[in-house]
Amino acid sequence: MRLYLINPSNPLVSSVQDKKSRWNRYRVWKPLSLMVLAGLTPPEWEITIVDENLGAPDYPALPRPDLVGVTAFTSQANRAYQVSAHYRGLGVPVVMGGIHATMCLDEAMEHVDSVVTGEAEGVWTQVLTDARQRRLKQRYDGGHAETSVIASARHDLLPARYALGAIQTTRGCPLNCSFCSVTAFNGAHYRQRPIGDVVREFQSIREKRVLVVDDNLIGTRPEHLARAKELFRAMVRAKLKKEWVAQATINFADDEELLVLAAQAGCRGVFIGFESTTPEGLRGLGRKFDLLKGRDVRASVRRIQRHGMMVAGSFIMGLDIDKPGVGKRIAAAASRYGMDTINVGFLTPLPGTRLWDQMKSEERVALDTFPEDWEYYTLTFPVARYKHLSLDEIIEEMLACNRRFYSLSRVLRRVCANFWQRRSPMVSLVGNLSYRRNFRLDVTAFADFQNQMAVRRDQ
Ligand code: B12
Ligand code: SF4
Repeated sequence: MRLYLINPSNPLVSSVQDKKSRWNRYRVWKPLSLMVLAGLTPPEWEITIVDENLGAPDYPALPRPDLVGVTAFTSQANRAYQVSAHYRGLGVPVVMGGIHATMCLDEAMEHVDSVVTGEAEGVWTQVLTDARQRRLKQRYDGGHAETSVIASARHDLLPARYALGAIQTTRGCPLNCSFCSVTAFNGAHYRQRPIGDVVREFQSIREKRVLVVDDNLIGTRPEHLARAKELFRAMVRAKLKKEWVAQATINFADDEELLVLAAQAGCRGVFIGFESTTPEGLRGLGRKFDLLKGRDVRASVRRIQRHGMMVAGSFIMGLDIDKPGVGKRIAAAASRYGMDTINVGFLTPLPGTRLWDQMKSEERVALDTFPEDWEYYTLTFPVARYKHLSLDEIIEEMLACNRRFYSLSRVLRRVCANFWQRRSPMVSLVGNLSYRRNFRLDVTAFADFQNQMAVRRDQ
């Protein structure tokens, strides 16, 4: 039995365009969901993972599979449906899973034969059995999996063309920020995989550098932090010799022992969501506000950096308090905080979030010809109506922000600082140049987008 597991690409995601910017070679990440599914698949299935981010194959030239599984974030949904249409046209059944199919079940059911909502661990083998017996159900619900049944991902199935391996050690997030789908999808209960499983899986990863995809590697409560320390100690004992980056909340900076252990275990950088530079901006977003209020952000960032780790800050533009000037304000604050890189996204109502419900009810979802418009839900296009900023204004703010933060002189200053502080200057250089190049690609992408929006207005 032949199984294709497909990760559809979206050409509007600038970080996968490695032909337009060679720095993006370091940013094409592995589709871990499909590697985990492969790990759950019994040996009688011959599995091929197709990652369109490495280039879409000539599907008609590939051998005919018996079953196709397709994953999709919202921004990939439209392409997922195109791939599905191709295989369904050949009479091959298509199963779709992942965050978009879960949040937009009815839509997905129109385009595929079967939808798996939630996490797949509890239902995937049943789906395969049903597919073999040609009695696939329209819907399976995996809910939230026990972390002890999360299979080791099949790290061997993809070509060695990726700069980074990928692994997940926890699921779920208690913070439930209004714009984020994680709590809606993975639940508020913070679930941690057994440490032995994680260490063994780490050992099976070929790449020296790894992305730990957890939404929050360390968690928020004392027992979460204790588990994170236990994990780091086990990684040190296992002499993994990996360098890794992860996502965390700013409370990472508050525990000296945690920082020491993380650095010893190979942590070289953390992505931290700061979201807004003002308390008013943060207040509307959810419980993350409690972690950031009254904090000396610069001191927290420095504490992390002193242990040789880089800090990548993530911000949102287009909050209801954001007015003209917000772009320069974010860039200036991030420089003042001493961040190594920043990633600024437009406030985007992703389906299944509280923000979606709110913006929908206020008729502020501007791009809503679905499924086609999902392609713009990459956080790099302004898809909503913003309170104080028109479409052209918010794009100008985004350009002003990146122009300022990623100016050549500032990039060089940051890379030199990393050099003197012995904090991976090469990683800093690659990260900064990749963002800088992508921001330049965004200028063209925004111009195309504005033209398209003008055509729509005239129709
Ligand atoms: C790592 C990551 C990335 C990486 C790598 C992505 C990749 N190719 O793997 C990078 C940095 C590139 C990335 C980029 C983006 N990301 Co991202 N990312 C994540 C993150 C943190 C982890 C994903 C992961 O590997 N999870 C581990 C696997 C095992 O879990 P899983 O994917 O959920 O898969 C399970 C189930 O969903 C299910 N399943 C999944 N697929 C399938 C398929 C079938 C057939 C079946 C049966 C089951 C099934 O089974 C799996 C096992 O249980 C998630 C948050 C999260 N917790 O998932 C956000 C997340 C997926 N990203 C998000 C977003 C918005 C983006 C971006 C659009 C914007 C951005 N700037 O980040 C881009 C767009 C990328 C694109 N190509 O379109 C949102 C998506 C929301 C949505 N509705 O689309 C999430 C949920 C975060 C959030 N804050 O809301 N991302
Ligand atoms: S802390 Fe991060 S993962 Fe958790 S809900 Fe907020 S944005 Fe999502």
